[in-house]
Amino acid sequence: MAKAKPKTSSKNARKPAPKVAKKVVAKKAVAVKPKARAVSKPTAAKRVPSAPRENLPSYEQLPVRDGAPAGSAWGVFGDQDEVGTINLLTPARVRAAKDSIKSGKVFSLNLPIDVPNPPLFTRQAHRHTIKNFGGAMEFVLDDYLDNFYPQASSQWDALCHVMHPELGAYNGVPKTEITGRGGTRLGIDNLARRGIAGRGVLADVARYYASVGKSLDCSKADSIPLEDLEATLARQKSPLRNGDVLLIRIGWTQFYYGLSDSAKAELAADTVVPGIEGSDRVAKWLWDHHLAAVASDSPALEALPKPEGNTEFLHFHMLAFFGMPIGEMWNLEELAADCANDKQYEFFITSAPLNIPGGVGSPPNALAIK
Ligand code: UVW
Repeated sequence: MAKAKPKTSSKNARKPAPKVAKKVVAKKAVAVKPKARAVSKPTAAKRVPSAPRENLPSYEQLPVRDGAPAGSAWGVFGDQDEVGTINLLTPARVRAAKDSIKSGKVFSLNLPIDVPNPPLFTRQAHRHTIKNFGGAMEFVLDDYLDNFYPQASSQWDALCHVMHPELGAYNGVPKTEITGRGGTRLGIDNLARRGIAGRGVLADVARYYASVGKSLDCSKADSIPLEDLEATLARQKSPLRNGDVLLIRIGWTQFYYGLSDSAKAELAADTVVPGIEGSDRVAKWLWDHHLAAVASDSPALEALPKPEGNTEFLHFHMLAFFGMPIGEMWNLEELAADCANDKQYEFFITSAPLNIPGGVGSPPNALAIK
């Protein structure tokens, strides 16, 4: 990993990152729909101290590469890197994460691939065909999927999923080299080959809200303030460590399963989803905790669409600037119930995305082992 370079030592002017591009973002990348609403005033909570920082630059010290956008981690993990913060899952951290296994219970975090149905964000439902070999092979079955959208259900966003319209893709990979845009780089296959394993921590915001009498309207683009995420971790006594995979449960899966078929169809036609606050300060928080990845049961991690005039898109920060994979629509229900029961919110987590050459996303195939 590259060492942090003091902010003042760079001779090159730092590109004025997200701010410059905000108008573009508002027009092109983010449809302006109903306003996101903060659910309520943030809860004051004692912050959980994090483990001491390692030799990684702080958010304020980014970038480390001359000419890279401000707040970008381009070059931190090497100029040719294509897995971003997954690099933080070092062998030492994987070994240490085994100490999070206490009961031996295993929780699978994929939803069925036909949930949600119909899919959101203009994605489509797959068709599943079972094929009997027939004749003397009548006892053998195969099957195949048509029209399979790897991001229609539980998913990882590959680093190529979202680039910044003006400042580019993760690590400054030129547009012509990005998968589907002329090249093959930054695809999900990079994460598939690398594999994901380490310490996971669940922040069960939905349960925290229930315990303090707050609620989140999952039918709206309600936004969970950073302070409430911190309050959840504090209440659980769940300090984060560098290299953690953070799972954030907001209660969307439960909400979705409770919808009528017509309400599901309406949501698919006009997708409005709650999530964590999508802001520059949340981006700074994620980077400064040096998380390896963040996943949620929400369809977009952050609340979408953004309120008019708000162009702080977390996807730019995480995918394009940090190289931090985003997980969405993960099934955290059974895991969360078990964590609430034994008050253990840490676990060993593994994820083996599909090895789709140049793929833009994949079911996570994640397991939490407690
Ligand atoms: C969009 O941002 C539309 O997609 P996703 O939430 O799957 O990343």
